[in-house]
Amino acid sequence: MTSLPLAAEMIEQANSREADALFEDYTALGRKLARGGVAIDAVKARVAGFSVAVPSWGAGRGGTRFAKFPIPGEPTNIHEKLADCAVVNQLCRITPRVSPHFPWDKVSDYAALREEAASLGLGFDAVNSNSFQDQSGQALSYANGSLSAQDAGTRAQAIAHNIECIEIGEKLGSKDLTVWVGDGTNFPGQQDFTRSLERYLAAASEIYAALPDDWRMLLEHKLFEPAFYSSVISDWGSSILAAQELGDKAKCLVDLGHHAPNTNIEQIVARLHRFGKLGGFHFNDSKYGDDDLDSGSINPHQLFLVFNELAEAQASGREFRPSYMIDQSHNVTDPIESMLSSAEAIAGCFARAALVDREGLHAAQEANDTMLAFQTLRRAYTLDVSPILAMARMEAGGAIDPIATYRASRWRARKAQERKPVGLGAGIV
Ligand SMILES: [Mn+2]
Repeated sequence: MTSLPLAAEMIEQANSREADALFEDYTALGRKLARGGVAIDAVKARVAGFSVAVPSWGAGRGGTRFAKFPIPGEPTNIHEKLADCAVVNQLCRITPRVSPHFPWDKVSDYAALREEAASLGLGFDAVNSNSFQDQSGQALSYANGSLSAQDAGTRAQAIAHNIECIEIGEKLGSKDLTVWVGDGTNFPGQQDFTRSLERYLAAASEIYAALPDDWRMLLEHKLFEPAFYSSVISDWGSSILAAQELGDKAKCLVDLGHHAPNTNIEQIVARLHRFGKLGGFHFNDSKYGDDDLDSGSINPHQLFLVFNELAEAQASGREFRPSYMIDQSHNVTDPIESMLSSAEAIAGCFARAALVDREGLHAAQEANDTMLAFQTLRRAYTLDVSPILAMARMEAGGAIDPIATYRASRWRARKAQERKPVGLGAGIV
């Protein structure tokens, strides 16, 4: 039995005020696209089939290394986080899965949690393990690393945690385990680069051996932080080499913020796909480092170019099964509004990439017509696809204007009356 958090009539009422303008805009865009031989309904159907997961931790306020500023009505446990994620999906209709994190989202009955999510119209996406911080009561510390730690007992503890995440994930209906470790060094000479990588590979292979047949292990690389001199899986090179050594079920996960500034991430997408190792994406945006800002808020063109490569990858005929997730830290906004805004930005880039005249682009590339090739991308990038997104949303029962409808629902104010306040503190998530 499904019981969604917002009243369907409230969304319908909000939509009724916007519907005439949307039909006008959709019709006008449809005419424009038809002149280029594109059927707008076909693009809308592709958008309707697109989805991106939201992380359970993204439902709460994030923080920086210095402080966290909670808001009233923030979720404080997985049940409240699921309710907020259900609000997001009910309004935007393209975030039907939640990516859980352990031990943060631990409960005693995972079958019941799966049912609870299903009743909210949600399923579960990749399971995220955590060996980058210590938990109270934990036997051994990760202060000197986890999967690459010198101490065999610490490595065994981190391996056992990852295997437990797989077991939980099986109960939740997940098919992927995402592994990011903070392992690395702050000083030259602190650890031997090769020996620490060998320890990581040996430990990761034990986790890999525990994967069910239809599961994947997604290796998430990150250049720096928390380690500031070297990281064990620092870049896509280290990631693909590790994934190749582990086996077919090991893939690489690209987090848009985990690269050096100005890295050509879209080219990394093409490379990983060519070698069958593109496993997934964490969407966010960045100005300086791993800022975890909202998707498309700083560099929307890069997001479009990434989706253009994903569209090329999908059209290539090679296996293409990337796992998409929003991975952001919402420090100064209502997390629900940020996730709604980001889902729109991500789906917008997916739609624009679908509108690239791919045959024309390939022909221009083969003819060395540089300007025509660039203009082919530019024409798609500059299109306002918002009527397509809004129409797909409305037809799926979502809101034409998700953020305005969310505000009208007074969800957060109502939750502020019911939920216990979040404590102060610092913390990057
Ligand atoms: Mn990430």
